[in-house]
Amino acid sequence: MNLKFSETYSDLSSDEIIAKAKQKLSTGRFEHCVRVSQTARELAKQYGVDENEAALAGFVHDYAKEVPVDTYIETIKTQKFDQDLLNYNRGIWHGIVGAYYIEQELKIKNPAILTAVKRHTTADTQMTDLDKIVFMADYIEPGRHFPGVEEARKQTHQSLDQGVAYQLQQTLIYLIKNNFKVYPKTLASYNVWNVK
Ligand code: DGI
Ligand code: FE
Ligand code: FE
Repeated sequence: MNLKFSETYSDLSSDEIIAKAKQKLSTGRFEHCVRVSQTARELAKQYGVDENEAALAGFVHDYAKEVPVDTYIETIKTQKFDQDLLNYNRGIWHGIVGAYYIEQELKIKNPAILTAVKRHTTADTQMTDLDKIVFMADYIEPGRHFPGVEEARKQTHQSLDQGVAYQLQQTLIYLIKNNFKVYPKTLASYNVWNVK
């Protein structure tokens, strides 16, 4: 596996961060993170974004995916998060609150990376190219096999904004079809990125 971060923005080394993530995640989730890292690096190359930042953000984006629910609730209640988050679940928490664990446990201090993690599930009304790259790499990494993924790959390689718009549209359709709650930021993002 060719996984190495030339700069970690942390007191921990690249190997230490990788080892911690491996310990924290199931094998399948860890491998997804590796693929997102590689896909984010490729998109960064295409779009002129710092490749190491993109690869590291992609690697850690789901670091908190398996944090226990009780731990999340405790963190949301004690660390000044918007209490409305308590009305959602790990699907929403693992990015927004997940960045907190990345800062605490992996000691990554780069705000651009932490923000990209926070935005990776719901997107946001304003996104940097790094945010967009992590958001899209998560969706189109080679282990994804849902209907529409080829279209998402095509659009993302044509334009990052087109990719973001496409993913938000597909996510909203999926959420509504399945009677899932829409987190307000997901809807606000859809309204910004799909203007017609
Ligand atoms: O963590 P991953 O599975 O790799 O990917 P992700 O962080 O993009 O999460 C994808 C899931 O999040 C997908 O099933 C849709 C869901 N999601 C995105 N926006 C919302 C949402 N779920 C709810 N309930 N509400 C949202 O607004
Ligand atoms: Fe995620
Ligand atoms: Fe993911």
